[in-house]
Amino acid sequence: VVVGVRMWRHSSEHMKWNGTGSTAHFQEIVLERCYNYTQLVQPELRDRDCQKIREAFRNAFISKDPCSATEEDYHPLMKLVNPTVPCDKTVFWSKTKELAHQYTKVQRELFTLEDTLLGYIADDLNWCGDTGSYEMNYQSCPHWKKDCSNNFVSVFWDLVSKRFAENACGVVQVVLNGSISNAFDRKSTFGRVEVHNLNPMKVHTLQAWVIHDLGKFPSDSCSGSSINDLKWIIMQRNIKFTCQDNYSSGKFLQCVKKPEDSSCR
Ligand code: NGD
Repeated sequence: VVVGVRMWRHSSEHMKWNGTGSTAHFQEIVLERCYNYTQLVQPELRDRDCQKIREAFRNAFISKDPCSATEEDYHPLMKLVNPTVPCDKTVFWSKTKELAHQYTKVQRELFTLEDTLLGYIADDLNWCGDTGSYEMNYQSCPHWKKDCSNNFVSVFWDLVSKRFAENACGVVQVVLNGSISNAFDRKSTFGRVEVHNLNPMKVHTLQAWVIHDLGKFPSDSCSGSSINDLKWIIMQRNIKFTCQDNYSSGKFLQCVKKPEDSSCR
């Protein structure tokens, strides 16, 4: 009986959250991505200490309640890596992750958050620990809707997104999805965090590109009400707003992937 109870307690403790568990080999991936970025992708950062970065990342959440994350937990990590994107080179995105990344891959001098060191290291990874344990939880992590919003992954993205926006200057761009009903969503990270952390003393224009999926009926556009919301928020912040439907580079990228589409001829 005792053994049975212990086994039950054991497995229920591991599956206590509704979200996916930590990514297998998290530590190794963080270290490998850090070296790849600092030695090959952006060699100006070659003197960054990747072991220290890995350790600061781990220390931010290990042995802590995975639903009580704060910005302060990440301060030691943030101190090791400050964002450095040249003026006019920042690209935000919302519901257009793949397209935005294809775009900055072709236009090498442009940067999404995931083209900066911390975004590059953490993209698509999951992580959480547990109170009273030095291990990561690979079974489950808090789901941001079903369990708690102040989990370590959400707090991390809100924080790095905020810093990314605060540091932007000149003309900044955002790639939005015109194939969904609200291309601009106030509740997205872009609408909730990034838009409000642009510094009007440094950023003079926000340029929005509303991209429609090929073959899909456009659901939103520059003249739609969600983009109008964005325009008002931006103009009230004393930043100039421009918008273009079906931006040609995005169009070009879509056609590279699907050249047989009639709209590509
Ligand atoms: O509140 C959340 C949340 N909202 C969205 N997502 C969230 N994850 C949480 N843990 N908590 C997830 O973020 C969602 O499932 C997607 O995988 C991803 C992006 O969401 P999307 O497409 O709605 O776009 P957002 O506007 O929320 O965020 C994109 C902008 C972009 O300019 C980046 O600079 O915000 C930055 N970012 C935020 C969150 C995550 C990037 C990422 C990323 N690389 O995963």
